[in-house]
Amino acid sequence: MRRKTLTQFLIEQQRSEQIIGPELRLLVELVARACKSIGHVISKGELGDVLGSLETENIQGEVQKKLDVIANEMFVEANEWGGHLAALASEEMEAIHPVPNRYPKGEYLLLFDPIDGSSNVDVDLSVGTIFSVLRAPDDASGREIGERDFLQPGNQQVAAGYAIYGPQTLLVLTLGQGVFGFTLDREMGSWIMTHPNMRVPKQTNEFAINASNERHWNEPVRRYIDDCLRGETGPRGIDFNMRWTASMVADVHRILVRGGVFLYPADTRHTASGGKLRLLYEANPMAMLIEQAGGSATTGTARILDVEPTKLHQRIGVILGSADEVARIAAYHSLNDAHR
Ligand code: P6P
Repeated sequence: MRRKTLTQFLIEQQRSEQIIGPELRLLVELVARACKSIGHVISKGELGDVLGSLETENIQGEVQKKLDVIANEMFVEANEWGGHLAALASEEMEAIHPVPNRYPKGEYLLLFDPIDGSSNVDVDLSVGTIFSVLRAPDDASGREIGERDFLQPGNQQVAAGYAIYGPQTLLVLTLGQGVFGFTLDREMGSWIMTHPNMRVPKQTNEFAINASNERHWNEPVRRYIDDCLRGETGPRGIDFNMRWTASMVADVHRILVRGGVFLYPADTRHTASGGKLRLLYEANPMAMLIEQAGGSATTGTARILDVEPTKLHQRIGVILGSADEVARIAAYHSLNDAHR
């Protein structure tokens, strides 16, 4: 049977109406087109003079890669004109970006991390683009959009997804009724559905954590990882495997494809910041995807999608993936609290 394209999938979702209207369909089509362009630029590497760092830092205080800035500009230009957005927000822009007055404005807010894991680009490892879609508050029409309009919990997202630029280029998307993956057919320039209804296995023996941070972890995380490392002779009774790609998109994609648990917990370095990963345009979209695929996503103890944001570039601890494993890690936290 001929595989569906992204456009066919979106038209069917629109026909069924309970999923999306024409504006959200246009939004996803434009995001997908921007990701295709970004993937093309990345694939040029040194030939496209897009590698290396700039002398600038982003709002996060991180040195910006050339590609961070290039991809951010591409994403804004590709999306701001369509008439479906009120404003955009990005990891690479300190303030929100209201849609310029030369374009019509719409009801959606688009948040994105243009190149997640950008340090991987210089060494030809997978990176990605993460995006999250909110509705502008009802009272926002007719007034200037502000940062506070973006401060909505992740359970208000109407869509979320990522593109992963690796050996293949894929777009993974949820509109609130399951998770669907599309592989880019580079010859035709079409996104072809290759992963209908992605599901995260409830159990796993594979964890993803940056083990070099071990000395900073809180006690429950340290005990959980220790028990995994003790393998079949330890309390878990099974051997575990570890992966760490330094690109959240690549780790989450692996978990959506074959299960696993990803941990970037808030540790002793994050007392003030709350964590390393960003809530609005990394944790929330990934948490929506994982939950829509039957997995779980917490801060270690609290559901990420219920966290009430207070700042646009707020950071948070993230533990997500196979539901039984995420629940077990929460139990390590509860046990720890009980012994305090
Ligand atoms: P570390 C990339 O910079 C990122 O935001 C995520 O994509 C990734 O999971 C994490 O940070 C990697 O962090 O400390 O291992 O380099």
